[in-house]
Amino acid sequence: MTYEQLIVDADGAVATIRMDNAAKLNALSPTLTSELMDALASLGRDPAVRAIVLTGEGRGFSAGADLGALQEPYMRGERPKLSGFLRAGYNKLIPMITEAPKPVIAAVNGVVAGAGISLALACDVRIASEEASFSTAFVKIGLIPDAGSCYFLPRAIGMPKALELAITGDKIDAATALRLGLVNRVVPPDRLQVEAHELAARLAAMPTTAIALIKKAFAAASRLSLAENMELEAELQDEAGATDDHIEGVLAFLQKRTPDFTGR
Ligand code: LHQ
Repeated sequence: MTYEQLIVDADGAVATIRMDNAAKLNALSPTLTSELMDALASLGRDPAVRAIVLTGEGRGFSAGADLGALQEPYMRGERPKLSGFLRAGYNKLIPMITEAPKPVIAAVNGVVAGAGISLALACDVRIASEEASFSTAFVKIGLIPDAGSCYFLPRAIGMPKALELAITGDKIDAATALRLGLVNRVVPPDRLQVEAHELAARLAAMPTTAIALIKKAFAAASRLSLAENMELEAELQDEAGATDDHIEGVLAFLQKRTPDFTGR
């Protein structure tokens, strides 16, 4: 896959997507957004890929929407209608991560702002460099969190802290992000890609369909009652139980050997 603002490479069952709009801290230009959608669609479909790492080139993970193109129209006095922009872009991109039928790990290499936070929060696990920093930023340009941040942020760190960060736009460092639960792990900068890849490789060797179904069940859980939840678990467990990996996992346990999962 060749792109203008993305570098995609595969190492066995692990694919790495690097956002490459580094001069703008990987701000989400229309090109980067649509290339991310294209890459996620094709990696999502590819059965050989069983885990994805999302990271950024340079000192940014992503600084959110690319504001560059707004100068001219705003100087002319134009008032935008942003819903169309969101519906065509982030509202399609973000579910491609949350609904990807395989784990997606954010290797947060540096600055994160605006919709960049949404992008990181959409991923299943976040490993951050000690050099990473996080700012919701939206309010500083008179906007509300978008690309799913109003959904993700309170769920990740609780309503009071989420609201504080959203209405102040304050920047927090990686240690604070870890304490709040915004990221899963913080590592030295030179360990970031290694640790993200190691986790991805470990997950890629696990029962991929079960991981996809766990993502689905957890995503649905917050809008269901306990009874509905357990009914959904029962339905999804039928799917999990029908996989080769379920049979392999049980037999390997009983035969006291290491399972060889295929993702099927
Ligand atoms: C950028 C950006 C950027 C372009 C850094 N765009 N160039 C938005 C709009 C419309 C519709 C609906 O949705 C949205 C969603 C959103 O995401 S809103 C939030 C958009 N993001 C921001 O407001 C963050 C803007 N950036 C910043 O506040 C700072 O750059 C942060 C705090 C992220 C990093 O600060 P520094 O580490 O001091 O870096 P810097 O400011 O020097 O940036 C480096 C370069 O990147 C610089 O370019 P230059 O040519 O001067 O070197 C920036 O202009 C450029 N850049 N973010 N979002």
